[in-house]
Amino acid sequence: AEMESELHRAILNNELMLQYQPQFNLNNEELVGMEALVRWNHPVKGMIPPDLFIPLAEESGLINKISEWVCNAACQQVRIWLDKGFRVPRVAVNVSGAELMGGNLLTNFTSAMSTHRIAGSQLEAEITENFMMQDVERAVGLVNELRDLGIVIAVDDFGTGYSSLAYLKTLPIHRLKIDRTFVREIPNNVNDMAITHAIIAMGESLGLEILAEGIETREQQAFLRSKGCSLGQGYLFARPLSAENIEGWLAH
Ligand code: G
Ligand code: G
Ligand code: MN
Ligand code: NA
Repeated sequence: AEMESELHRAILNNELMLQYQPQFNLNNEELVGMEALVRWNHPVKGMIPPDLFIPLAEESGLINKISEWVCNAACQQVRIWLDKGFRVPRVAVNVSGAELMGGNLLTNFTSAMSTHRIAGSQLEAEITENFMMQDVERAVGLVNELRDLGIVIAVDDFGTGYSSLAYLKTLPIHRLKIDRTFVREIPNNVNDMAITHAIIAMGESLGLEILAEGIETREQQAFLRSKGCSLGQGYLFARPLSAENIEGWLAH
């Protein structure tokens, strides 16, 4: 409960911040996007990662305020970069399941887009498969509305949830993000290699883009590329960076 009231205060005091992790085309290493990742810059405890406060925020309902803040902050940052003359690739925002089911997801996007004059084509929504599965009908409706705004829809942490592969043909999604737990042990774990290969092949035949997360080595990049995975992110290329440090990437 103490953390809850502190988190409430943190939102009001603007202690949340976004970092951005670049995403690349694995074939030519061109920058194709960035994932916005929230952090809590606590005045005493320092930088608190999202796994330590997002679950709490979801339980307490504060997630709606945080999501609104994240959406607005991401659009505001895109506007700042555009005004500085950068060509800005798409920015991906993580959507909480709680928000998908009970929140004001659509309003968060539309109002941030209109406040900062950002087109939907500048944005991507990352949604975990567990939440898509909770209420598929509702998820289909929401995903369609986001799509109508021009926002790209990615399934985050793909392969780790309770996935029914049936939803892949029901949900109007663009992209699968292969969870980093499948990438971590490449090339030492033949099962993980078989799974990633299968996800890539399936995604490809369904006309979906595939992005592999958590790429840390050249070998992992080469393997994924050789199987036809065209997009990736991970420490090999870049860690999550402050908006200021991202400008170096935007400049070249
Ligand atoms: O950045 P890091 O690797 O610590 O992120 C850990 C987890 O927190 C990831 O699973 C990510 O999806 C989640 N996360 C990061 N930023 C946000 C955000 O803005 N909103 C929500 N709902 N989850 C986030
Ligand atoms: O679940 P989600 O994909 O949103 O999580 C993103 C998280 O993954 C971020 O917290 C980010 O810091 C972390 N991450 C990004 N790249 C790598 C990587 O190459 N290795 C590891 N171990 N974590 C990574
Ligand atoms: Mn994500
Ligand atoms: Na993930």
